[in-house]
This record gives sequence, C-alpha cells and structure tokens, in this order.
Amino acid sequence: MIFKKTWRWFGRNDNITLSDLKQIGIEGIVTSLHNIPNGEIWPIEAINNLKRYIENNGLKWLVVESLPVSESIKYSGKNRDQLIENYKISLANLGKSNIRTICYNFMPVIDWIRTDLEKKQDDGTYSLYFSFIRFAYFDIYILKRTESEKDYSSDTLKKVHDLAMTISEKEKKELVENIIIKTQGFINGNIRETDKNPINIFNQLLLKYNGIDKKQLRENLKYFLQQVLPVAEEYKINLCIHPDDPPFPVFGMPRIVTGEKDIDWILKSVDVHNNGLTFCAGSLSSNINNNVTSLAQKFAFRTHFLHLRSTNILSNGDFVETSPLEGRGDILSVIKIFKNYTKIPMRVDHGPVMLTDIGKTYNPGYSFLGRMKALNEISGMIHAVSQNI
Ligand code: DNO
Repeated sequence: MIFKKTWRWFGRNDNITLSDLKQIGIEGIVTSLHNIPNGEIWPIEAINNLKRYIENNGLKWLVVESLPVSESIKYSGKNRDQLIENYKISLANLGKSNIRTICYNFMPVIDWIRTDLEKKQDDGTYSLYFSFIRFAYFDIYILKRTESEKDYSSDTLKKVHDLAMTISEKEKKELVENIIIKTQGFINGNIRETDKNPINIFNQLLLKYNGIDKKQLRENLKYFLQQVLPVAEEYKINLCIHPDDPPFPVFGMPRIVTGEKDIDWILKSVDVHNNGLTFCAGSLSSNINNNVTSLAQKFAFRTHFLHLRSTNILSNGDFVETSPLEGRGDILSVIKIFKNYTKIPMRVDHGPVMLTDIGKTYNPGYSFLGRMKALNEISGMIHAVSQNI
C-alpha cells in the first residue's frame, strides 16, 4: 500500500466501531479529543487513554483531526498569546505520545459549510450539497448581515428574493440547522445543537472579524505558525492546514486557504518542512479556479495528510459531492502524483448516505456504507497505480 489507509472516527461514542474498521482494512485512525473544549490543553493522560483504547483494538492513532485553533487566535483577540501557549503544550503532549500528524484549519467562525446535508440524487442515494441561492438567502434573510447584498450579483439577488416569496418555515429552519449547527457541533465548532439562540451567537462571532481583511488574517496565521512550529519541529510533528471548505470568502469574511497563491503564501510564511498541508482534493475541487492535479503536483512535497474525495460544480455554480471515480477532484491523477512520496496517511471523506444507512444517525458526511464504497473505489485505484498499471 503506497498510503496509510485511515478513517475519521469520532471516539468511543461513534456508532462505527474500531472492529468494524479493522474488517474493512483500515490501518490508522484519524480522531480528536472531541470532549475537550476548544482552547483548553490536551492532557497527556487523556491522549494516552484514547491511544491505548485504539491500540487495544489493533489499530493506531495516526492523525489528529483537528487540534482546533481558537477564534481569538484567528482574530488576534486579547488572550491569543495564552491560547497559543495552550496549543503548544497540547502539541508537545501529542509529540510525547508519538502522534505526529496534526490537521487544523484557519477558517474564521465557521468550518465547512453545506446548505443541504441529504440531497437526493438520481440513483436514490443522498449527498451533501451547496446551493448558492439558498446560502445567500440564509445570509441576507435569516442572518440579516449588514450590507450582505453587496456580496452577491444582481442575478443571484433576484433569485434569492424569488426564493423568499416561496420558502417555507420548515425549510428556513433546516437552512439554519444545516449551515451553522449540524456541521459544526461534532467537530468542536462554535455552535452546538443545544445552543438556544444560534443565530445570535453566530452574529456575535462575525462581529469579532470587523476590520480583519485577508492580509490581516494571513498575518494572524503567520503569528500563530511562528510560535507553534518550533514545538512541532522539536517533537517531529507535521502540522497540516486544511483548505477552506468551500474555498472562497463567506459572510463577508476573508478565507486564506483557497488555492495555489494562498497555499504558496502559507508554506513560505514559515518555510520549514513541518509547516505542511492537508491536501483535501474535495475542498480544493469546489473552486472553479482550482486545477486539483496541478495543485497536487505543486504541493505534494509539503503534504502530510490526504483527503481523497471529489465534487462536481454544476452549471448554476452549486456544487455536490461525487464518487471518487468522477468529478473535479481528479483522484486518479492525485494518487499517481502522491505515489512517489512516502506513505502519507490518507482518508476518504463525505460519503453519500445509501442502502441500510438511510435513516440511521451519523454525523453529516460520515455515514458508514457510503464512505466504505468510496474507500473501496479508491483502494482499487491505488492498487492499480502501485502496480504501474
Ligand atoms: C469536514 C471536514 C472539516 C475538516 C476540518 C479540519 O468534514 O472537512 O471538518 O476536518 O476543517 O480542521
């Protein structure tokens, strides 16, 4: 196997068990200490406890996804230095426990975004989906963000206003749940299912970024990297930033991991091997300006973790997740490029809901059978590539 085959597992409460994962050929686990609040130190005992549990089940904890970066570090709040100190201690504790690949992201306020979590496809499966019109509707009519209309074309605005005439209360509620709640809670995001007024919390957080443009956000990332990378180097930890998903500005805030220029800037901002990338083919594929194959060629040398998934951009600009055999993720070419690098941990991502998983409860994008199907498609490609077929 030219990659380490890994799987994102959400801890002891995940209804997919480690023995399930052994049965489908997984070698390594990607997980996080999901119960530790964002910003707090990860104690070495808690790390070792989970690590032992994984090892007792015959697997290895290979990747942390994510060690979350607190908002205050991103918007350079008053307590950012204290939070960076905490981050450094968590990193050192992970290093002492021999966990050496750490994925994180630097997206302001909101991690990944979809407007639909189960959009029915022609084949009867359900996929994640991003609709521009419904997203803009949420921004303008539900969030009521000041001057939000300025961020959309007149054509989009017309469609948004048309939608406003017909959208039901149920659909509005679903948009809130899909965009800012259900995709965030399970990854230690800012909003939890139990929060009473998520819109209010979200709007308060957006205010923290008033006056923070792309240049400033980049500087805040650089400030963070300059301080944490010496610790990463000392403990031989590869830090790998995850691309923005979707990779374009949202809610009037900048995004700084969207494509070639951004990634180049980040890798050069602190030019050491441990300052690396999570090459998420899926996220990168959902920006029409990105050519995933050439990005892989350019950045494979600093990639420490791979997410193999793919999307298709539709003629109206929306995007939808696809099988790894299709779409703009160009997974076969990506595999061919990474074949020449030493055994990078790889996982699939965002599988469809299908067959007997329909109606079961999983974190959005993380059902069992859809991801297993994608993993098998990818395993077939990897096998052929490794045999030079
Ligand atoms: C969603 C994922 C993200 C990703 C984090 C990494 O399913 O792509 O949550 O894991 O952004 O920090």
